[in-house]
Formats: sequence, structure tokens, C-alpha cells
Amino acid sequence: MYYKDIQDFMQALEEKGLLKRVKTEVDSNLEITEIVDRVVKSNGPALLFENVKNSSYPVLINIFGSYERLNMALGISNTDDIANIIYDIIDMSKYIGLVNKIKSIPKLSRLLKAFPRKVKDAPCQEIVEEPDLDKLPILKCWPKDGGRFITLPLVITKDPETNMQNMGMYRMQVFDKKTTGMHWHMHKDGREIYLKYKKMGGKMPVSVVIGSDPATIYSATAPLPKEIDEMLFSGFIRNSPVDIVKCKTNDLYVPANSEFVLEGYVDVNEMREEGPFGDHTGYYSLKDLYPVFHVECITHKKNPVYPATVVGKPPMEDCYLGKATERIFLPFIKMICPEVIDIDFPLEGVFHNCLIVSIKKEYPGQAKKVMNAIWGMGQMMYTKLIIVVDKNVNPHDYSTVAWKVFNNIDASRDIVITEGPLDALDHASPLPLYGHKLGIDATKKWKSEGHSRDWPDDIEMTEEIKELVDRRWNEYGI
Ligand SMILES: Cc1cc2nc3c(=O)[nH]c(=O)nc-3n(C[C@H](O)[C@H](O)[C@H](O)COP(=O)(O)O)c2cc1C
Ligand SMILES: [Mn+2]
Repeated sequence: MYYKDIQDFMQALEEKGLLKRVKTEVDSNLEITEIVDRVVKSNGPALLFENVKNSSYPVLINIFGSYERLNMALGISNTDDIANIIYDIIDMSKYIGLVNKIKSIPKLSRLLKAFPRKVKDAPCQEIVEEPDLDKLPILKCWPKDGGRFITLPLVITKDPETNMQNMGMYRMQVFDKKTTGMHWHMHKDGREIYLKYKKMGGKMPVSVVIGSDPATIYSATAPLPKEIDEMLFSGFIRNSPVDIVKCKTNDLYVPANSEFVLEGYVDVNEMREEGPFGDHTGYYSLKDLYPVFHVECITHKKNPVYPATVVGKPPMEDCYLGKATERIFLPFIKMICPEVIDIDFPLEGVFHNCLIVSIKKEYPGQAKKVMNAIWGMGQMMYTKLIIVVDKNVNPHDYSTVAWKVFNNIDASRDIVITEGPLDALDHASPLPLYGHKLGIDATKKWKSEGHSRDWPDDIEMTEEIKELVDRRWNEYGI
């Protein structure tokens, strides 16, 4: 199941009563934020603001802001579905023997279908215009924001060495009708590609998509290795290739189903102050120098919608995108750390500040091995706090996790403090991008780990007595 474009998804949401149209005129300056913040925090619907002051385009927001809408967006019924498909494909034991190999063909064809498909005509190029960002209903989200920000952009670039495209979501502050900031952080693929262009000198072609089908939007946020094109990953999630079209003024390919495409370039010698911006940490990310994006041409559908999101104190819409990543990437974590049973990123940790992981511990020090592996794994390197629990503890059950942490640790033996790279948005470390991380080993300790005392058992009632009490419950008159 996949959606042709974001308007197709919008319609599906509306049919299920999961989208509300707001016809009253609203201001993209702060007013939309306050409405959306209240709606997200009360588990409300997606919203289509049809009448936005000073713009002829409607604003679509909060499409991912619940588990039901997130699952619909990814064309699944349960957040674990995509992980299960991935497990099935990467489980090599499934390919033993000729019969099994043949049986695997339909499963593997999903990989072939993932490759983007080039098309000549595209809805996103129905209208080609001179750039004027003032026409778009771009939000000023929070009072101390440095200006208006495009909050759900898919930034497409091409590695000049490998010719592979990358698509990442990096917010963009509007400076004037034709220029914006380009907020790719230090460790992101977009910036790595930028550094290659910087060495060569001159201009770096960049195209920015605003609005595509929901799996493609999600894919731009997914922490994929640089070798995997996000549009290919979207094709894999959708089980249908993403149709792509060549931009009008550069050689980049964008999803044909996009609502708006901003075509242009980043001049590798130009930096400008960007921010502040009310960010998903619940704090303002402070001003800093970032590259500048110059829009040379805007293409769009005849009747486009402008999708946006508002981030702020969690839980916000982006928390659900984070939860999708938690589920979808678990198979890859397990490939590297087979002892991992399950993981949970609490929403309050805004993706990478806290991770709870349950493991099947089979040798001394294994909890610490898992911490170190996670601190060395892609964007998981940002994790500031890792809590490790035994396999019988459900990491999503915060009460049980807290009970284990509070009762199981010896402060000297079970706490790891280490240091390494941090997310650019971390405001607590003394230096930007680099600081300390905390690991808590809340697993049962063994004699081989230096715990010479006996470790007590968890208190559990016998099954026999539980059944007896179940049976007799009504007799007690409680
Ligand atoms: C709503 C939203 C806004 C984001 N804004 C930024 C941003 O401004 N800068 C950034 O580096 N990452 C941002 N991210 C995270 C990146 O999209 C994410 O790390 C992605 O994996 C980057 O792709 P890349 O590895 O291909 O560069 C944002 C994520 C979301 C969901
Ligand atoms: Mn990437």
C-alpha cells in the first residue's frame, strides 16, 4: 500500500476522519504553531489550514502525529511490519537449498522494486516560476525564532565522486525571496557532500522538495548509511518505485509527485548566521553559521499544498517519525549486536538523548560491550544516556526499567562515563558537538563480573496460585 502523493494521503486521512479542514483565516506567524501544539498534545487529527493569511496555498500539518497516521503513512498496520520484512530478507538461513532459494524470489523482488524510476513528465513541474519564497505560507514557529523556516524540506544533493544522490531533512530559514539557510549538521551526509564541493570550489547544485508521498518524507529523516539513497529506501518501504524527474535547471532528480521543488545551489564560499529556532529538544537552537541556499527556479503542481511540521517541547509530530526509525532500524542493530532483544527511545529524549536496550546477556561485561557498540553506530553515536536491562525486562515499560535501574546498580561498578561526538543540538555539553555520555548497566550482576554475593531472584508468584486466584476472584467479593 502506498500513496501517489501527499494529497492522496491527505484524502485517505480525511476519509478515515483523521484530518480536519480549518477554513477560518489563520496566520502562519505563530498562530498555526499554537493551534498545532495543542492538537498534537491532545492526540488530535492532521490539519489542513485552507485559508492562510497572505498566501494562496493551504498548509498541511501533523500528518504523522499519531501511531495510526504513522502506520498509514508507511503503508503498514503495525510499526514492526517493516522490521519483520527486513528480518525476513536478511535471514540468510531462508536461502539454504534450491527450493528455498526459488521461494525467496518474490521476497527479493521487493529489493528490485525499490529502485527509483525516471520519468519525463511530472506533476511537480506543471508550473515553472521565478523564485519568490514570499508566496509560500512558510511558518514562523516560535516567538524567538530568527525568522520563517521551511520545516519539512527534503534536501537533495549529489555526491560529485560517486554520483549518488542523498536526500536529508534539514530545516531552512528564509532570508529573502530567493535565499535560505542550509542547516545540515556537522555529521550529516548533506554536509559531507558539501565538503567535497568545497574542495572543488564553486557552486553545489541543490534541489529542495516540499511535499512528497509520506514514505518519501519519512525516508529523508531516516539515519541511513550514506551508501543508501533515501529514495531507494522509500521505494522499499512503499514496495513500489519512486518516480523521479530531472530538475529544470540542474541535473538532480526529484520525486515526480512533489508539491513544490526549489531548484538552486549552495555557494561553497558563503556562510551566514542562521537561527535561533525553537527546536525538537524543547529549547531554542542558538544562532550559528551555516551555508546559504540560492533558489533559481521554483516548480510546483497546479494546485499544491504546503506541508509543514512544528517541533518544540516533546511530544510533537516528529516524535512519531523517531518511533518509526526505532522500529525500522532494530533489525540492523541486531545484525551488529545479536544480543539485543529490543530498544526504546523515550520521546522526552528527542531521539538520541536516551536509549533503553534489553539484551540477552551471555558473557561478563556484555552490557558494556553493547553500550560501546551503540556509541559507535551511525547517528546512534549521539546517544547521551544508555540504560541496559536484561532480556526479561520490556524496555517500553518505563516503570519496570526504573525499578531495575534504582535497585540493580552499584554506582562505582555499573556506571560508564565516556566521551565522544554529540548532536549539534545538544546544549548541555561544555563544547559544541563533543561531550560526555553515560551508560547504566542495570542487568543482574554475575560472580564473573566481580559480584561475589548471591544475586536475589525477582519475586514471582507461582502459576498455580495465579490460576487459582483467577478462578476464585469473584468469590472474594473485592
Ligand atoms: C522535522 C525534522 C527536522 C530536522 N532538521 C534537521 C536539521 O535542521 N539539520 C540536520 O542536520 N538534521 C535535521 N534532522 C535530522 C535529519 O533529517 C536526519 O539526521 C537524517 O538522517 C539526515 O540525513 P543524511 O544522513 O542523509 O544527511 C531533522 C529531522 C526531522 C524529523
Ligand atoms: Mn543519507
